Parts: sequence; structure tokens; C-alpha cells
Amino acid sequence: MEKPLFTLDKEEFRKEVVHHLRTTLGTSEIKASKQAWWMATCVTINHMLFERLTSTQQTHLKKDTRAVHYFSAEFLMGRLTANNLHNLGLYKVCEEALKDLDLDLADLCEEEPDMALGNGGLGRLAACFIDSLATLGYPALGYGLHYEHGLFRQEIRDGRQVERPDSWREYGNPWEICRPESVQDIPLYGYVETVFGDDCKVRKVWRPGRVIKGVPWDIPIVGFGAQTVNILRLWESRASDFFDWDVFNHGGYVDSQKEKAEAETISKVLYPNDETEAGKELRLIQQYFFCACSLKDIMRRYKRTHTDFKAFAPQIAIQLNDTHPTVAIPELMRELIDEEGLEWQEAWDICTKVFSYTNHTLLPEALETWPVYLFERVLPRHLEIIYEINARFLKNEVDAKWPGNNDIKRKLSIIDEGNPRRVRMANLCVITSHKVNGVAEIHSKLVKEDLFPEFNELWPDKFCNVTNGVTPRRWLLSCNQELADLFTETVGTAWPLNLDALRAVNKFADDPAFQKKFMDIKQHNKQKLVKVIKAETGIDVSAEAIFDIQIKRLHEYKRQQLNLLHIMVLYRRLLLNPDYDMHPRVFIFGSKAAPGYRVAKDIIYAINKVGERINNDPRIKDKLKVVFMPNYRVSLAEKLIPAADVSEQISTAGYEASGTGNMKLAMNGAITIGTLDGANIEIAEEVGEDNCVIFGLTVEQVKELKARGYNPWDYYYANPEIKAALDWLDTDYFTPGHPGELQSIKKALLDYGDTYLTLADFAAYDEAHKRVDSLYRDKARWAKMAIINAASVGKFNSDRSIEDYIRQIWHLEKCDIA
Ligand code: OAK
Repeated sequence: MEKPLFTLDKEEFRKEVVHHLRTTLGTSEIKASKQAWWMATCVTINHMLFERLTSTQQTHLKKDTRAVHYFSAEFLMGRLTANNLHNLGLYKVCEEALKDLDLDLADLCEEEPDMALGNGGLGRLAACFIDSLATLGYPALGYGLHYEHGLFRQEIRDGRQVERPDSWREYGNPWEICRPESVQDIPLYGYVETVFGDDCKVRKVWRPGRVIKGVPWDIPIVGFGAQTVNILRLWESRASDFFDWDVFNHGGYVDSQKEKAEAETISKVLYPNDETEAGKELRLIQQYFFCACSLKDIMRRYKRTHTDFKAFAPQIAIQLNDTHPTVAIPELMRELIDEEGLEWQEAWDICTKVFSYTNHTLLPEALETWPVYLFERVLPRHLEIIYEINARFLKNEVDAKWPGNNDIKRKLSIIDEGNPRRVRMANLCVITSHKVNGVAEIHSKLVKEDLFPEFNELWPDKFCNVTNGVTPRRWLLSCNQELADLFTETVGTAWPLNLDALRAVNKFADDPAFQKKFMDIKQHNKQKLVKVIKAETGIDVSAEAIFDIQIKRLHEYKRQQLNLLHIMVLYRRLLLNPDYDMHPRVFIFGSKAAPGYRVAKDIIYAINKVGERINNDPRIKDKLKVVFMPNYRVSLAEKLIPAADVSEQISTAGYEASGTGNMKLAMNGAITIGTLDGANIEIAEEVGEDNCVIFGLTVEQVKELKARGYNPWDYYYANPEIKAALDWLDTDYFTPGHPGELQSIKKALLDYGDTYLTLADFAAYDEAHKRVDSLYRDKARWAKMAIINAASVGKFNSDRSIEDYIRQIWHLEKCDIA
């Protein structure tokens, strides 16, 4: 590793913190709250961060570097204090400095609210990617929305999810800098005028009905080693001064307030739907707002060093994180043609070189479409541009390849001619982008073969794969410091940058002394989690039990209900036979459900109610415990993952695009129990099939079974344990006095056809768990497997993903910062 940039010692660090406590926070050592100490620590960190931020930005400007612009409606950053300290190489210095002040750094870090500006996988991936881009020294900007309220805080009341607002900035956020000098005005609504210029050329002029102000907030993203500090730029909406004052001056104070409130609504809340389309006008406006702000910002920066658009495509890469930022395409066309005077073809050539698109799901309910009437009202000029893109595409590409084939035309058209007519955002993305990627091998294959087969025929070179990854700085170095230290002691300091270096640990996998060290750390992490569980839920669990963890958004395809059904079957076995032979197990869940997703919320309720009964049943002698951890979020994941023995990755094959929790858990030595889906397949390849427990139907078998006609009742009648567990849900056994409260789960699995083949996979899942149980009893065998997992997942470093994007899609150069 290069020598650290910042050579502050603990004395200097301590002095700085105290100095900022007094001068910036306006308090003193005697009366400062923990929050004030935390803030003072952040200000100290920022001093160093800002210095590198400035040198990075100046170097990029001076060298006029090509950069990637990562457009994403979500960036799920979590907390930044520990991460920034690790990346600056100052974690231990800071820890020591605070110790001298009688303060515990880990404890202070708990003061930081999570920056939860995302729902789940796609948003957290964006956060890992910007960490990797900075770490690898690539010029990059993240562009997104500055939501006032991130993903809701989940409370559990009598077993049910209750959503409370998340106010992550209530007491200020030390990491963000407002940049009023880069404010943008964003038009909305109105109409389009056709104007004849003096040159007899027809021009389109958009006369907007409203203008909203976009205020940028910059969050410095420091790479590991702190050479590069890139920027995450998030846009906040405000009422434009012009409109506000106009109404105000005409005596309309109340109206002006209304307009202000309406404008501020745009960036007020993150839509809490994961992989379902929201379909609301405000959501379309959110998407347009951040894309338009970001494109104007890109233009402004570009124009600092260029006078025409010849260098635009060579300089600018824009990655669309799923279809949420698709409206950036017609917006860039509009800017180039209407505002900058380029011809259609020139503008189109630029767009097709600049944009690329990542698909993150095959679920039909996530594929965004917008009613044409809505588009026409909110973005009239953009709709015209989309029509023109579509007309040219259908004529020049589709008709040329499949002359007269109206079925294919109907399928590939950007406009769905149903009632109402709708704009298909994914089609617009595929038609414009020079590359379209999926996020794991199998997913990318299904994107080509099942989702976009005709597009793939038309442009086979357009489609590619970039398997996801996660940053080992947050997901190992920072969240599991004891394991990180063991690895550093064993293989040296290079692994946080080159995770493949951990392969060298494999030769100790059989070494009893190393196994002991490794498993002692796991045990210690479990003991720490035992305390968190007690504090958060009141439930007592033993760290001697197997910690079996399923943490992810609640969705039927992710099959938390399969896990629950199996827990109920185990419970029943224990009741029927108190000597039933199993190692004690704690099943731990962490999951939020979209507020409008009924069955998902019912599954949360069922987990809690079944858990309540099991946890308080003395007959089973603590062999089984069920814990639902409320308010699952990044900072909670950082406590759960290091303590996991078993990682539940049990989606129906073909439905989980990749998964990234699976990578984090394996990286921390958990054994995967998983289907052959998403990145599980590649994890199994890397760690070896002997070191994970794979079960269930494959993608092909799922398709075959569905084609044959799947009938869940067959499994219900054929398997008495399934039948008994499902029938239990009709009674009031888990909800005393309220029979039938858990019935909706049984209904989904039987009456509504069990869309995700839960019952079909049950027997295999049960067998897989029996295998987990017997493997765990062989302590040496288990330790070996856990070590091999942690040491063999170098592929899933997000640095590798980024290098894949660079090579296949972005073609960037690294930039050394002076
Ligand atoms: C969210 C909203 C719309 C479309 C997709 C998502 C999403 O989060 N998808 C998830 O993306 C992750 C990152 O690529 C994948 O690991 C998950 O499998 C996928 O479900």
C-alpha cells in the first residue's frame, strides 16, 4: 500500500477535535453531548477530506479528463464516519485520540443517522460503485436526489410494520456542502411552440408552465487511500425565485407559500417501492428533475473547456442505473437540439455514444411505463422527441430487419398502444444506449434471451454482463475489524484493494490454530449481536446457536415465507418429539416491506407472531428462536453480517438479478444456503459447491414446471408437514383469540397459485437445512468452510465490477491526483 497521505498523530487529532468542539460547535468538553463530539470529529475529518476534494477537482479540470456520470434515483450510503476514517487511513488514530478524551469512537459513530436515500439493492450498489470509482482513481460523479426523508423508519407494533418518517438531516449533516453557485432552473408543464426562424428553419420552443430551482448538495466520496475524492451531487428542489416573488408581489402571500410547498415536495420523500413501479406524477417529476439538473450541470462543466460539442461524447459517459433516469435521454436531445442548435442526427449520435443502461430486475411489475397523457402534460417537448426517436427506430431498424412485421414493431415500439397508451422506458433505454448490462451472468443471459430477445437479434454486441460487487472496505474492513486484522496479520495489508489476495488464507483453512482464531472472532461478533438483539427486541438468544440470517427487502420472490414455513415445520417436529435432534438455531430476519404491499406486510406479521409463540414455548428448550430485527438498514447490516453463520439466499431461480447481501455474508464467513439464482451461482463457483449448500429448482426447471402447469395443492396433499404447517395458519395458535389472521400467507401459497414455487422447493430446502445442521456439528469442517468462503470471494469486490464497466462500457483512464 502507498504510504498514508495524512500523518496526523493522535495528539494532533485530539487537539483538532477539541478545537472544533469549541470553535465550530460552540460548546466545551465539560458539557458537550455525544452528538457534539461526533460532529466535532466529523469536522476534523472534513478538514482533510476537503483538501483532497479540491485537489481532485482541480486536477480533473486541468487534465480535462473523461468522466463517468452515474445517474441514480437512489444512493443508499449508510453512515460515513467510520468509512471516511478508514479510507483516510485514520481510523485507529482517531480511536486513540478519542480514547484519551474518554470517548469511544464506535459509540460516537452510533450518533450518525443512516443516509438511507435508497430502497435496497440498486441503491446500495450505487454507493459501493462510487466508493470503488474513487478508490481506483477514476474521474466520476454520482448524480441523484437529495431526499429530505429517506426510506421510512420501520417500527414493529404488535408484530406489524408501521412506517415512520426518516429525518436523517434533522440536526444537520456534516458531510454535505451546499453549492448555491451551481443552482439550476428546471422547467415543467406548459406547451410547445413551433417557431419559424429568420433562417426559415423550424424550431421548437418549450414554453414551460412552471420553473423549479435545483439546489446541489455535494457529498465528498473519498477513495481508500484518499488519493481521489470524487463527488456525489444530490439535487434539492426549491421554489424558483422568479415565480415565488411574482406571486408574492401581487399580494398572493398564501399562494406563494403554496407554490413553495409544491416545489419542495419534489425532493421531499423517497418512494418506498422496491422493484415495483410507482406510476405517480410526482415520481416522474422527481426523475426528470434530477436528470435535468444533472445534465445542465454536465453542460456547464463541459463548457468551461469547450466551445462546441465535438468532444462531448469522448468526454462524457452517463450510466443509467435502471430505467429511473431514462428521461435524461430526451432531455439531452432537447438541450442539444433546442438549446444548442444541433441537428437531430448530430444530437442522436452523441446520445447513443454517451448513454448506457443497467437492468436490475426482470420482474414485470418493475418495468417502468408512463401514461402518454401524463408525459404530454408534464414534459410535452420530451414526448415529441420520444415519438421522433421511435418513428426513426421503427422505420430504419425494425422495418429494415423485419419488413412488414407488425407484431415485432408492436413489441419493440417505445409506445405501448394499449389503453391508455404508455411510454416504455426500458425500450427507450435499449434503443439509445450503446451498452446494456445485466448484473450477474445468469441475469444478463436472461436479459438477452427472455426480456429483450429481438433487441439482442438486432444488436448482439450491445448486451453484456457486469457481475455486481460490494466494497470490502465497508463490508469487511470497517464492519468486521477483528477479522480484518486477522487477515492483515496473515496476508499483509494489500487485501482491501486486492481482495483476491485473501486466497492466500485458504492454505490455513485446515490449520486448527487458524480455525480457532477465525471462529473466536465469529463467536465474539455473535456475542455482540446477542446484546443488540436483546436491546432491540427483548429476545434472549444464545451465541452457541447457529445464527441463520435472512436480510433483504421483503418480496415474495425472495421467499421469506419459505424460511418461515420451514421454521414452523421444525417447531412442529420439536413439539412432536422433544428429543428431535438439531443443533440450536436462531433464525434472524431483517426486512422492510413496501407500505402498499399487503402480502409482504402479512409475512412480517406472521414471522413476528410465529416467533413470539416459539420464543416463549418452554417445551422446545431454546432449540429454536426467531428474531425479527426492526428497521433493517445499512448500519444494522454492518452488525448482523459479521455475526452470521448461515446466509439465506433462497429466491426462486430466475428472479433475483444478482443479490449483493449474499456476497457480503460470504465475505464475512457465512455459509450460503441458496438456490442457483443470480450471483449465488458465481459465489458457488468461487467458493466451491462443497463450501455452500445449494438446493432447489434451477432456472430451466422453474420454466419447465411453470410450462407444465404448477399446482401447489399437489405438494400440500403429498407432504403432511407442509399441510400441517399451512393448516396451522388457519387457527389461532400463533394469534390467540384471532384465528385466521395469518391466512393470507396460506392463500398466496395455495389459492393464488404460489407464483414463486415455494412449495415446490420446500422438500429440497428442508434437506439443505439438515445438511447445514450436520455440517455445523463438525466444528473443524464448518470452520474450514467459513474460512474458504471469506477467502474466496475476491471476485465480488466492487472494484472488479468497476474495472469491468471501464473495460466494456466507459473506457476511462485513471487520473493521478497531485
Ligand atoms: C429496484 C427498483 C427497480 C428495479 C430494480 C431494483 C433493485 O434494487 N434491484 C436489485 O438490484 C440489485 C443490484 O443490482 C441486485 O443485486 C438485486 O438482485 C436486484 O433485485
